[in-house]
Amino acid sequence: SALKALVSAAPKVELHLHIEGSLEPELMFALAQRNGVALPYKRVEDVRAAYQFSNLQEFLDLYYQGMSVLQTEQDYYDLTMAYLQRCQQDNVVHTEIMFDPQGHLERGIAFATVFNGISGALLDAERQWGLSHRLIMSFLRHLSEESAFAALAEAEPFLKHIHAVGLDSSEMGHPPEKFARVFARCRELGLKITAHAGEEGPPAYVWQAIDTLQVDRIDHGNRSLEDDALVQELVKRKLTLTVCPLSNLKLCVVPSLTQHPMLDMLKQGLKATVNSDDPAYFGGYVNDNYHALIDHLPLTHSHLYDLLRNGFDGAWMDDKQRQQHI
Ligand code: ES4
Ligand code: ZN
Repeated sequence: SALKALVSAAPKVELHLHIEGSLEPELMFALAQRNGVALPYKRVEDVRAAYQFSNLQEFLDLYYQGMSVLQTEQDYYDLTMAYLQRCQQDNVVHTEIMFDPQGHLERGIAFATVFNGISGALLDAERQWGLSHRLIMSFLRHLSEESAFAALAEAEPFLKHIHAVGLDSSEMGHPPEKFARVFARCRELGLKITAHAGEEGPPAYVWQAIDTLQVDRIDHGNRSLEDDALVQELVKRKLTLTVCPLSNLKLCVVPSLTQHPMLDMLKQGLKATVNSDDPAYFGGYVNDNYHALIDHLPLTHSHLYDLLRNGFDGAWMDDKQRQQHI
């Protein structure tokens, strides 16, 4: 359609992307072979066939298994460069990527190995294509506060290059307040704050992300719509929601894309954006996510313009990066 062509060609930002979730099965196999890691699959097609989830946890189990093939700095470089090539194809001009240091530290991989590989690719993409970036270090909420503080200590030599911290993994039973002290320390360090909230968890978790963690953005936020006072607060604060349509479908956060809340969010004045989350697991990159919405919701040219602009407004770009993209 004309709208799809318009959105594909438009300059875009991505604000919600787990770099480990961009590991395509082909690269997973290549890295497993390179590093002598055994995978419980015979062929690439078997991996794709396993990607059927009925909730967040079923996905996370495969996501943590998948990242076990990542071991050397070159692996992290190759992973990140493959994602950045997809950005280039999709006309994504600025990306804010999350990584999960604890998922690597736990396996004995040094913070520097992870950071140098990811950063190397980000800097090469900036030089080659003018693609700008921010790096977000995310804490795994199923682990302890102590583990989060330990990851923050490992990050210390690199904090000049880390713009923000996030909170991800299993939401239910791990409310934001579990990490109140970690995020207070991160705020003292001058880091921006985001947190996954209201993906599977209740509106109370979104309130905690706002009031206790003092977030600058919310990742997902779908279930905020169940609480009118919360919607009003998000609108009043102009807090960006980084929404991920294909992720929501694959993790059964929505029963079908025709029932996706994106249009409702825009109508209520929420600053919603379109993002890919874990594109290798959920079946699409940024343009695929826009196209899926266009196919299933009565979005107008004006709604799409708002989504694209909300992305630029919610991005943590500096003046130099913004000028690069006007
Ligand atoms: C995630 Cl979709 C999603 N939700 C929570 N944590 C995550 N980590 C990677 N993808
Ligand atoms: Zn996510």
